[in-house]
Amino acid sequence: MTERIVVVGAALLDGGRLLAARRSAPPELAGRWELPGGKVEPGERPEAALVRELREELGVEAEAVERIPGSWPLRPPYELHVWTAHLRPGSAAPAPLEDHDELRWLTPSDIWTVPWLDQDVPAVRAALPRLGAASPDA
Ligand code: DCM
Repeated sequence: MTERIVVVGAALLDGGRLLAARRSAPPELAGRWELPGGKVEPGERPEAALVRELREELGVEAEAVERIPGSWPLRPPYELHVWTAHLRPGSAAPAPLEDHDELRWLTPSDIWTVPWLDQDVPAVRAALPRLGAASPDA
């Protein structure tokens, strides 16, 4: 049986910028940047998983807005689905509480200045138009 497990990633948007998070663990991923998120639990809606993961990892109250079409393979059996998301009014600012050691809000012009995880690159490329910019480097 090949059961796929969805990992939800957030294209967290604010003022035309995208939040990138640098992983601190596990060792093989540390130092690379990702769209924050994590595994959807059994019976959990992906939007709810995204809100939960962003609360756990970044200490924010966020809202999933819409799914970016596409599905990107991770280490089996995981696959990455990405949703745009916003911070709710009154949310704390994101902080690297677990899994990450640095956060950065990227404008379209500096989106490729961080070493994204290879598997996140196509997802970031797909998210880029949601920042409201052309993507000459994508
Ligand atoms: N993952 C990834 N890209 C993301 C989010 C997660 O490649 N944007 C991977 C890292 C882990 C797995 O998905 O192997 C589960 O993530 P986590 O450990 O954050 O639950």
